[in-house]
Amino acid sequence: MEKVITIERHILEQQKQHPSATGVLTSILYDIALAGKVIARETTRAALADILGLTGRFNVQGEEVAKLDQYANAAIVRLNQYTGRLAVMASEEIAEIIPIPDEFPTGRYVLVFDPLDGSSNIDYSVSIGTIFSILRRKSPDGTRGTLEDCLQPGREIVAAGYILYGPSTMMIYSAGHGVHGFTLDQTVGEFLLTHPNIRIPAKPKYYSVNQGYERYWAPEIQAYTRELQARDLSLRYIGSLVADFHRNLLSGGIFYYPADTRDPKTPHGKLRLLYEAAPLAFLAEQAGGAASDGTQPILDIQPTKLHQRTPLFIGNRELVELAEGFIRHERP
Ligand code: AHM
Ligand code: MG
Repeated sequence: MEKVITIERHILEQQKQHPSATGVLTSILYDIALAGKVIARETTRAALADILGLTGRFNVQGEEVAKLDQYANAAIVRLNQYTGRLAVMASEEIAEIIPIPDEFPTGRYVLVFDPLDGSSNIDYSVSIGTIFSILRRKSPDGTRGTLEDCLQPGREIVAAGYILYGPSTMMIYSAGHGVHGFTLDQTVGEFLLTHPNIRIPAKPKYYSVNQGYERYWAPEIQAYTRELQARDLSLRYIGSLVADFHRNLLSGGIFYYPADTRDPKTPHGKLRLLYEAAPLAFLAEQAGGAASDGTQPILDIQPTKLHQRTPLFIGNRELVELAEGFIRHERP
């Protein structure tokens, strides 16, 4: 029989490659896996919970029914704020940084996350996900973490990953030694290693973009899209970044969300640098791929605001570089 490796065992084995590691990062990753299991359970029950909550949006315990994205946010905060491992957190759902409450000790790491990405798909039973990255604090140990702790370029990421809530629940992570994928076995409640050492296949299969907005794109992005079609790539777009990224990670391809002229929110694209682009860029590079804003690697961008948006081109390195070439007006 094949060896069965739980995520806990895997993270511990990875830690052994670093004799100086204290195990704190290992514990944070495990806490995130636990939050993922809690969110997965709630995602599965969401429609039912809503029926129960229809009369005045209260559930059977008399508690107000939280929207799923707020629930996911609260679950991650609750499971991570008391452990003494984190200095501060930041979430796509919350306008400001999330301090560790005064009654709890602080730690050396920073957790930045999008609790439930793909929220427009929640009501339709379409795959959604949690994205996270872990960084080292910049502020002195023993103090409350600061905004500057959260505003670090992706190159400083120590570990990142996502949990995908689809037909199966999967957790994909990298702590800087390749990308590894785990599938939740509901019967035993454990994430088991199913996808060790993921590498983006050299031959891409898909391109993923919301082509409904094509008329709002710059001409070079339109031309790039024609080039991808000329290469016979197949179009797949779910509208949940985690799910689109995950498919292209396993099958090869490119996801892009360019800047557009549609509304005042999107001159810099729609996706958030800290919560979405940077963690997935870390995974893409670890899997042999690349991620760019069209002019520079996503991981090199120094964030200036928590909720900063960025154009994103992510997937096979060759296709990311091709997009950069089109943006520089160099056609192949
Ligand atoms: P969200 O964080 O509010 O869910 O928005 C991010 C999502 C991504 O998952 C997805 O790639 C993108 O928005 C889809 O946007 P659009 O509907 O404009 O194509
Ligand atoms: Mg999101």
